[in-house]
Amino acid sequence: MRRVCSRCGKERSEINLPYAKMSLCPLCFQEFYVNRIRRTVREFSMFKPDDRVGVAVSGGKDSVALLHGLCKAFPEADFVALHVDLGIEGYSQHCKVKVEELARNLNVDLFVFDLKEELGFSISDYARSRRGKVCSHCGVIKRHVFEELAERADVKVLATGHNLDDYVALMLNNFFAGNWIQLARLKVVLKPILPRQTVKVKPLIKTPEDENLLYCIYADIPFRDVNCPYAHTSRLRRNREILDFLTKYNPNFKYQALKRFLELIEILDASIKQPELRTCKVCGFPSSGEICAYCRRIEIMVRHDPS
Ligand code: Q46
Ligand code: ZN
Repeated sequence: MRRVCSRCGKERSEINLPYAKMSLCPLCFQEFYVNRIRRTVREFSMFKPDDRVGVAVSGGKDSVALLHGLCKAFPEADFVALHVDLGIEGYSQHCKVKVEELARNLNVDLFVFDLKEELGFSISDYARSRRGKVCSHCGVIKRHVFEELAERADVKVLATGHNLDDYVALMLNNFFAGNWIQLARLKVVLKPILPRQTVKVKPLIKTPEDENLLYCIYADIPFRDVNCPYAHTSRLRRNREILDFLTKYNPNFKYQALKRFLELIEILDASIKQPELRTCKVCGFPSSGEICAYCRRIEIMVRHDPS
């Protein structure tokens, strides 16, 4: 039997959303997707309509869907795309091409930080010189570089594409490990503690990951279709599988978990004292020690290759 869209009642439905008890046609799904971003931004007061907002865009489906969805949800707002070219062989060039194409299509300014050009080494160079997992170092470098890009682009708010699945899995990770300080830092709107930090916002926390992919396909958004060669299976991935399993029995499970975790974070935030930050004596950005984790990594690379 032909199923009809539960929203418009006319078109054939293609997307089943069990948690919302809806089945939508492609057009209604895109409206539903954009409306949810608009509602989430307003619910958590992520930014004001006249703010200039930076969007961290890696080229992956989540971040490109975020930039596109934000532009549709707030057509009057001033969004800029921020991208870090990590110099990962067989990967970064492809990502950059997709981000450039999207920025052109949406007519938004794009600021790119090229690691190799600006720092003299890429993540591939870093991987060759160090043993162990690359991702934690890459994460530290990206977090810092996005703050620098935000300064260059003159934005005080930085939006990232964390989706519902990743976010709840991350909360669960920190919960089981008893990492209360990290859990408390998973606020949907993370205010700056020191100057030179942006407000971090996550407009996709209520959006399941597979809907980002669907939105990219239906809205014809360019996104990367190769994987980073350093990506590996993590505990986060395993927790995601547990959450997916539970969601089969209760379609609302991830939303319920998100709601409770956000309540817990409020309590933790009020009772936990975050470690004091000072200014890194090399780069001047906030740091827990004399020299920040980013500058320590840069130093290792410079020592490794003094040329
Ligand atoms: S880019 Fe960097 Fe990711 Fe590649 S090295 Fe790991 S963290 S997997 S999102
Ligand atoms: Zn530093």
